Amino acid sequence: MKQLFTVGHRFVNKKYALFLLTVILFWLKTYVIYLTQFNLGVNDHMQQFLLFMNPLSSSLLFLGIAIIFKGKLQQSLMVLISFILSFWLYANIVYYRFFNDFITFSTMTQSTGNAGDLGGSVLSLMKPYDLLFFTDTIIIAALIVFKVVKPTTERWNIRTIFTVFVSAVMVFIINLSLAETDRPELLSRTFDRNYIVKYLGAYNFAIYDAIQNARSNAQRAMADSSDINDIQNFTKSNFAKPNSNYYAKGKGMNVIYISLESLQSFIINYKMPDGTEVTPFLNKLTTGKDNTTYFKNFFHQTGSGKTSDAEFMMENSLFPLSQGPVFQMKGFNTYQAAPAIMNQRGYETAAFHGNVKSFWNRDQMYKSLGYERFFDAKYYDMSAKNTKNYGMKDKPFLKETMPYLSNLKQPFYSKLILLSNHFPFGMDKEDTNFQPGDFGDSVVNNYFQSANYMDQAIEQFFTDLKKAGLFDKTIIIMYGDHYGLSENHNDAMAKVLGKDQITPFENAQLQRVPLFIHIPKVAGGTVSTYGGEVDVRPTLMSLLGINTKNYIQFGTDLFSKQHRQIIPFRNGDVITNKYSIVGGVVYDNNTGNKTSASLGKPYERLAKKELDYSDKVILGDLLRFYQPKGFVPPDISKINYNTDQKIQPDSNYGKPEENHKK
Ligand code: GP9
Ligand code: MN
Repeated sequence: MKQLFTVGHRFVNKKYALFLLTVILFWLKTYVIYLTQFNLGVNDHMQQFLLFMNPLSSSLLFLGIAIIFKGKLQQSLMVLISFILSFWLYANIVYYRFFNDFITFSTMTQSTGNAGDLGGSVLSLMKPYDLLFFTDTIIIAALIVFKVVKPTTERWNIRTIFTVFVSAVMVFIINLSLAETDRPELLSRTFDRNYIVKYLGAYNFAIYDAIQNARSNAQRAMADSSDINDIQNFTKSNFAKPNSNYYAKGKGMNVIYISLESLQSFIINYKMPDGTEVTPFLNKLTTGKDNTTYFKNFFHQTGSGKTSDAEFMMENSLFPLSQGPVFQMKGFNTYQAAPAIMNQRGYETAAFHGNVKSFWNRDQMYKSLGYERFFDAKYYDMSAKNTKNYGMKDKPFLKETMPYLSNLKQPFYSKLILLSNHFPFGMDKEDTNFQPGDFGDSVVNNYFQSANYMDQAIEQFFTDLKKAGLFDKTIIIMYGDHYGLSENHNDAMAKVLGKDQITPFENAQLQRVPLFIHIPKVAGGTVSTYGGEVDVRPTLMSLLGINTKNYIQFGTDLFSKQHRQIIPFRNGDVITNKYSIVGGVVYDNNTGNKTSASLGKPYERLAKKELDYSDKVILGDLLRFYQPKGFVPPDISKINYNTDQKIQPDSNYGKPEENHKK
């Protein structure tokens, strides 16, 4: 025993020993905390390995600062840095216990953010055993205080210090490249903070977040209240006068938005080689059934924020950003979104989605958009039979949403985000008897199955809305959020569409997504007006009888005779009712043939102007400087999705309507 102690004693007094010991203890501690304190959803060996590896680079980097110095200062810095890092991790543990999410700099600096909600409850979230999270710091401090380790007398040589920092960077690069192979576009798309922590670690996430936050604050600080003037003049002069056949036809009615995950228009009225329809229910709606209008030339305009970008356009009539999801990057901005507009007109507002609330930063963004309630994964039965990929399958999701929905105070404005028709589309056997396609590409083949499942789920939901007495007093807008089958699947898509190959022109046409609008008492049918996601908010506002002339919006009412049939895309392409401008080449929509580039120029110029203006509004947070008359921005300090929302599923749901409580 004594011998062992002497060996140990000799080891810790080697020049590099204290540093190595601190790094290793800290590394292992962090790993154990990842495993026990957070729910990071580690699915495979690679993710497990990355979770184990990721604390190493940051511990080398931060603790490395201490080895630049010598003697007592080096020792004290070692303890101090280890304490600061441990404290940061511990703060995240406590925060996570309450929010199931990680701390960001914006939540810390915004008094109205999540941190505000935590208030006095911090103490109740702390537990006596939490002291264990500081074990490594305590051990190192004890070794120093009890003089088991003596201060080094000489400085580390420069080469060794350099090697430590280079190793930290190398380990980080390896970590990041492995993470990017497992989860492409991890940093550019920042799906969910849990993902970044899982792949890169809590400390690297903090650095990443600090950089993002600083950049965002700088953009905001540089903006000036006069920046909004030109933009306001532009949007005002482009306002399309509503069509009296539609204006206010839905005044006072409820609103239900349904995001049809990854649904593309080619599938509407498509028949499998044996003649089976994939979406028989939606197909019927295209004939005008149930007072539904179908827009067959409607396009998604999303960027890297996918579903969330579509949500953003639908409710703000602003474009998403060219880099990064606006939900993640600008969740704290001032917006004048549809839920906020309706909320202050007495509407109850609620969003429903069968995935964790932090995905796409929805828990923050929905507050800024004015949603009073957010029913996320917590409100659904997320057991294995009900879930797939990210969350709830559409049928149980809609079934379980119904009782909450029918118990909202009317009129309500709500949004339901479907999920099961999501890449890679495979369905559990028990959920479908629809034959997959046979086009030599399993993703494409499965797409038909899961789109068919979604169609059935919607049919069931329409029936349930009718049973609940809601159907005839509700505007229902259903839209495909973005493409489901990327260009990588175009060989199979050529077979699906019976073409030799998918040309750039055809690929642009494939970006059509369905848009259905059910307006009680208004005759429906298929219309061929060209439009995009940015046009939906002005359309809905007109239907609700709200004049949006003074709002900053880049779309125009799809029913208006003055609607502009020009659809800008984030990559600079533009589609109009006559031309498709793809990669600078202008095609005639009727023939698909190339035509003179000069014909496209005015549209490209206009599209660029709109995108630039929209970026200015978002990056400079310009809506904080301007409010249309009568609009009051939502008070986000009053919105809280963390406590149980005081709404219970309607116990009368499913019984005849006259029994429903009001
Ligand atoms: C996740 C869901 C899917 O909550 O909205 O997102 P996507 O990958 O389609 O953007
Ligand atoms: Mn999506």
